[in-house]
Amino acid sequence: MAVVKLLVDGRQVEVAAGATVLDAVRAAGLALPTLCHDDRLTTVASCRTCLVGITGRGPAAACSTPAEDGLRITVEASRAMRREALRAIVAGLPARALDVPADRSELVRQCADYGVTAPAGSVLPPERGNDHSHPYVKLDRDLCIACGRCVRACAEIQGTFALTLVGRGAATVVAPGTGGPWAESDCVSCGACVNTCPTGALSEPGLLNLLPIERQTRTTCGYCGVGCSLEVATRDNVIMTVRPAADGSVNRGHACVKGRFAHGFLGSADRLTTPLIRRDGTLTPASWEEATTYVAARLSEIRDADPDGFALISSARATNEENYLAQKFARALMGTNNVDNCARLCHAPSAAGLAATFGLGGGTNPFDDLDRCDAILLAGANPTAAHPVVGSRIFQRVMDGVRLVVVDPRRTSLARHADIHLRPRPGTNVAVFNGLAHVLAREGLVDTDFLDAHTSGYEELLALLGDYPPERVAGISGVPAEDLVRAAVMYGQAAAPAIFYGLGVTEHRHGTDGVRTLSNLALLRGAVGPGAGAGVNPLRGQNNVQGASDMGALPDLLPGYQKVLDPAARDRCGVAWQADVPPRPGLRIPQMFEAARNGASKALWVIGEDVLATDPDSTSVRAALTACPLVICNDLFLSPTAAAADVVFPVAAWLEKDGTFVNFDRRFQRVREAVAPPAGVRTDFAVLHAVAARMGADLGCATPAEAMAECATVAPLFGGISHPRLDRDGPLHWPCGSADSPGTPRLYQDRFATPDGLAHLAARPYLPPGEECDAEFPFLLITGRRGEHYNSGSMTRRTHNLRLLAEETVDVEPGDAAALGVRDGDLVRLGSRHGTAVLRVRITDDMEPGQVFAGFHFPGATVNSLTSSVEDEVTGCPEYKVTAVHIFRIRVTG
Ligand SMILES: Nc1nc2c(c(=O)[nH]1)N[C@H]1C(S)=C(S)[C@@H](COP(=O)(O)OP(=O)(O)OC[C@H]3O[C@@H](n4cnc5c(=O)[nH]c(N)nc54)[C@H](O)[C@@H]3O)O[C@H]1N2
Ligand SMILES: Nc1nc2c(c(=O)[nH]1)N[C@H]1C(S)=C(S)[C@@H](COP(=O)(O)OP(=O)(O)OC[C@H]3O[C@@H](n4cnc5c(=O)[nH]c(N)nc54)[C@H](O)[C@@H]3O)O[C@H]1N2
Ligand code: SF4
Ligand code: SF4
Ligand code: FES
Ligand SMILES: [Mo]
Repeated sequence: MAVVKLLVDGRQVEVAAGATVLDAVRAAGLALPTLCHDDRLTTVASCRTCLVGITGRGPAAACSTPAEDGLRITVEASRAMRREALRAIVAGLPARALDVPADRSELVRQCADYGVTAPAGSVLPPERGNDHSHPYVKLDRDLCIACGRCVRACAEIQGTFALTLVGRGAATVVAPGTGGPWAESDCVSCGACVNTCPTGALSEPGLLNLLPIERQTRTTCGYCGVGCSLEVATRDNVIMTVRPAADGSVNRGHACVKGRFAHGFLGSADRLTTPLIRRDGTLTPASWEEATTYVAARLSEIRDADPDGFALISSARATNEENYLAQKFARALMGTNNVDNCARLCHAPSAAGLAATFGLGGGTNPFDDLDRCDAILLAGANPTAAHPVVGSRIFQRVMDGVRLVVVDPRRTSLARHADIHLRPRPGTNVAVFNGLAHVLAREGLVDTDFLDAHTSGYEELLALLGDYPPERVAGISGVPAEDLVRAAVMYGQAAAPAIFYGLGVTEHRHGTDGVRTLSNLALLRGAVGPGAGAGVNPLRGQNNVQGASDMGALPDLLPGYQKVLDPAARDRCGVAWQADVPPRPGLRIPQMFEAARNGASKALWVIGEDVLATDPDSTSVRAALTACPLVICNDLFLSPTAAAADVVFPVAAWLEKDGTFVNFDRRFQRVREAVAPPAGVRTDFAVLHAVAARMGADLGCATPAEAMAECATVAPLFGGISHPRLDRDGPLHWPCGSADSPGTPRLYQDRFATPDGLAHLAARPYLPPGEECDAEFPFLLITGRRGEHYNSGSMTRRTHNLRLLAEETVDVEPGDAAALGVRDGDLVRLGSRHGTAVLRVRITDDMEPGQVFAGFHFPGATVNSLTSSVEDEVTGCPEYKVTAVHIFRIRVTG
């Protein structure tokens, strides 16, 4: 790489070609004020606070001046110019601009450094006022210096374009582009504008934020699987702000409304703070001693009668260490493999499909490979809402000119920016992916050298693909043949294409086939593993759904994906646990409910999953909970599931505990206690230990760090992972087999991890979904996510996010709405073959005719009483994406 050599205050420095004078100054170990500059944003050079001297040229703005060979830069000697620029800025502000806590204002810090104070007797500009309309972002116009960083952050980092600068000259100030109050703008509440604001003109509302920060804790977001690194600022055990860590390895200083702002639930008045035991039909408060003794006695009895009478649903919201301990509790103490987690409901088909194709059940590439891909195939995922930081980064790449193909029946926000948007009828992915593969083969866009060297099954696949010409696929899926061809060519001609996908691929009757036929495309193109592309990457959902599975909270797999059926693996764990690991794989979540309904199951412990709200066909889930003699539930709140339990343990949330999560690209990251849990509340970790102790057993690993250390000894995949190492070196991608392994961001660089080292192409035919429309149920209901709320909504509904989205709606296409005779906001009753729900209509042309969409974040809306018990034939993942419904307008009289 070409370098540029120059002198900074007499010191020789070298920077890369294309660097700025600011970069050179920093390379010399010096700092400059840069009030209108953020390294992540385009440069405007308007504030003049970064002025330096250049010998022979005079003053120059360091942020915008290219570094050139031989330049002689003076930094110290030009301090006066910068002081003058700061003074000019301060002169236009009210004196209180310098009262903002220094940790919240770059201006205050720089003024302190440069000895600039508020001018005495200065004439205050007219009061421009505040905008307090938004729950999370406050604008104090008098502190605005019109640097425009917020406007650029919104556009360039978040991709939302909600802000603009209005007014002229000294009166210029930031404003929402829509003109009205902030709350009514296009703002999606990501907080990027606040993060970059150098003065505190934009800030988090609340009196606490007028005080200096007492403590900062670095942790990992506990909402979605992106795994954003966050800095939590606290005072007196109360959260002041949560801000994205500038050096966060996944998020690079960005976050979304949930991780950034949705923490108010911690202090919610209805937080559970004492265990509950059902007595005479009513849940009543009990001491920890009573509750743990009671549970221990009942579980001991059940175990002695039949270990398989016990089943445990572990939590993808909880830490790795808690999941490790939970599966150890089930296996080593209770003697059953009946343990599962909500991966069953979302990406079990990914684990199964990717493992069958490539060897391991995780995504193939690090997220940063997004930066080196030239085309993206985004299938059945809506990251703008569900993985917002990923959505923003994909958007940035598209703005850079990277090609984007979106496969989604709905016009999602990234679909609006796509080169090609394929809109298959829900449930027809396999036909679409086979159709794309057909075109790749037909157009000579397959990498035959790669296929010969690294794959098996090409001949069988080719034979099957003969049945999937674009015209036939169009008939099955509704995707026009020419669009399918264009999309295949776009993916096929890219040098390094990337596939990202979500639940629109997995939550189907043939979800595993969807994953496998999608993976075929990367293999045909040689765009994964030893090939050049950016692989196949599931956007895994929960903060720790990858980790819960990694830790062995699965009925057929031990920690590190070792098979229960493998005697050597059972021995390895058995020795460490001083117990015999039961040899028979256990029950999956749907089978656990089945066993409860038919009387085989005597106790079900549900840790952090609201099965009544989020599992499909809730009528039959309720029947299971009613039939099961002992239901135990760990939760923060009295969720519908907790309310139906016999014993409830009040537990700590992610901001209140210590451990690790694994994000969607297999990255182990530390989770740290930012605030102590409320009095009376314990961690899931402590609850498991306490019940075990009452049963007369010691689960070992007294602390989360020890649990991770023990896991590393039984699971070769994680042999090199430990808390001290993560604290020292930062995130690590598994596989990481030993303390000197750097981890493996990119899988399969030499060969695939299957026994024969080859990736296995899958010749899977299109088969119809489990639910079909008919005259009685003419609409197809898709369910999925809204950006403002998270899953059952138990947390986000207890925050100001409720002001951003107050209730669930059913999204209906305008023509359908007209045919139904409904207007925006009308109430309708949806009925399926399984249940009913009442929702308000939201009319949007993002839907195709005949299809409607609803979220499931408001349990009161009972959307999951509509969904069926049809499941993926390989993994048991529910078919949440396809439910036949009818819709009737509810006539409100009076
Ligand atoms: N704000 C927010 N973020 C979340 C969550 C949340 O509840 N709220 N939940 C987290 C969890 S647990 C998960 S698993 C992830 C999920 O993240 P995503 O997978 O992005 O979530 P969904 O919205 O359920 O579904 C994605 C898309 O699949 C499309 N789709 C439906 N059927 C089909 C089909 O047959 N074919 C194709 N190609 N597409 C189809 C839907 O229209 C939808 O746009 O999000 C995580 N992040
Ligand atoms: N119709 C429809 N239904 C769906 C889906 C869909 O797309 N459509 N998606 C499915 C998917 S992908 C998923 S992952 C599931 C998610 O469904 P759930 O896992 O049930 O949803 P969450 O709201 O994430 O969390 C469940 C409970 O855990 C509690 N909790 C949070 N943190 C902790 C903790 O640290 N410890 C304990 N013990 N409890 C905690 C919360 O208060 C909440 O009550 O929903 C599924 N349901
Ligand atoms: S919070 Fe995010 S979306 Fe809203 S104005 Fe600021 S940068 Fe834009
Ligand atoms: S993108 Fe996901 S991990 Fe990042 S802040 Fe939002 S919810 Fe948290
Ligand atoms: S930071 Fe260089 S001109 Fe503002
Ligand atoms: Mo999920």
